[in-house]
Amino acid sequence: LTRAEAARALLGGRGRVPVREAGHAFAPVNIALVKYWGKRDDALNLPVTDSLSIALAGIGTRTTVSRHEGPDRVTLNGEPLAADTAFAQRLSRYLDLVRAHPRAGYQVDTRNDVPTGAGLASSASGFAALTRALDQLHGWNLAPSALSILARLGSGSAARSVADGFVRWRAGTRDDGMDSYGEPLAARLEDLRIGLLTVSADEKALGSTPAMARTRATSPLYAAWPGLVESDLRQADAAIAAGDFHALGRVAEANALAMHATCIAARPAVLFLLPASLAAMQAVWRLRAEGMPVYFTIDAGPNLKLLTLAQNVAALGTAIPGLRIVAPFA
Ligand code: 2P0
Repeated sequence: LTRAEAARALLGGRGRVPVREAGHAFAPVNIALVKYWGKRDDALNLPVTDSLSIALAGIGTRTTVSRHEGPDRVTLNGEPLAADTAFAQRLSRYLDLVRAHPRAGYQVDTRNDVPTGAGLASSASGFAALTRALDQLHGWNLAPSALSILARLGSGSAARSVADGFVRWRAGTRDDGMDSYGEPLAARLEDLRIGLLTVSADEKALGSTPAMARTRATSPLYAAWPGLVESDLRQADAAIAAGDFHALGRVAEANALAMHATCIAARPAVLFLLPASLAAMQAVWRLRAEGMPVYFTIDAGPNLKLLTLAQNVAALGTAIPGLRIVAPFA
């Protein structure tokens, strides 16, 4: 299936004409605790494995979309973007999946709470917010699973940003991907806090899509990755069900390190970590050795996301200045 065919199958007979002036939507950033790394279908962003994330309540992307005749117009954080920027082109290719005819243009105004392209998952919240806004604009009333599938066609991890709390994105087995979508878990961990530690806000040199493809194609360690994810997901599920913060932190940290190890072994190497990332990782290990409940995870960039407990936030903020603390279940 092509992306256009998948979108058509999903939308069925739904109209491509607006039923209101504009659609507005918010979608949260999600942080993977057991990572998505590698696709079984590049066009449809179908993953090799399931993955598990936590949404950051209230932190993400706010998007407004409306229709006009002519080329798409995109603003990012209030600034108009030239049509030839990579960001605007990626949005326009996604809008191609839903537009009524080639001259049916969209105005998309999108605001991110986190730096774009710095490994803080802004493509996930971005495509999830845009998908929800398009659903509203056209009055589609898509089911949660269909919203997740449509968002996935924009960016894989967006499949998880359509729900709050813990979300499991099922890889599915179908070639058309209709069984590959994010589903929220009922369990909550109210005391969980996420500390965002920005080591560098620069755009990353290599995007996730090519980095994943290269890792899957060339890393001699990749063969072990799917089995590892399966066992890490079992451990993470058990930890969440038991409300066991430490067990969840341990498996999330180990899974992130295994993902980065697999990337570093790619040929040529895929290395997202900076010296400051390593220093921060070692600082976390020192604090944990002193008895502080803190773990880290790192995505396709140099920044750390720390996992801790509410009662520890003040002490952690003193030990590691510059943290932005988020209550994911707030
Ligand atoms: C994740 N990441 O599970 C993993 C871990 C980064 C590290 O999903 O090609 O932007 O659009 O499907 O979703 C980032 O990759 O890639 C990502 P595409 P995406 O969160």
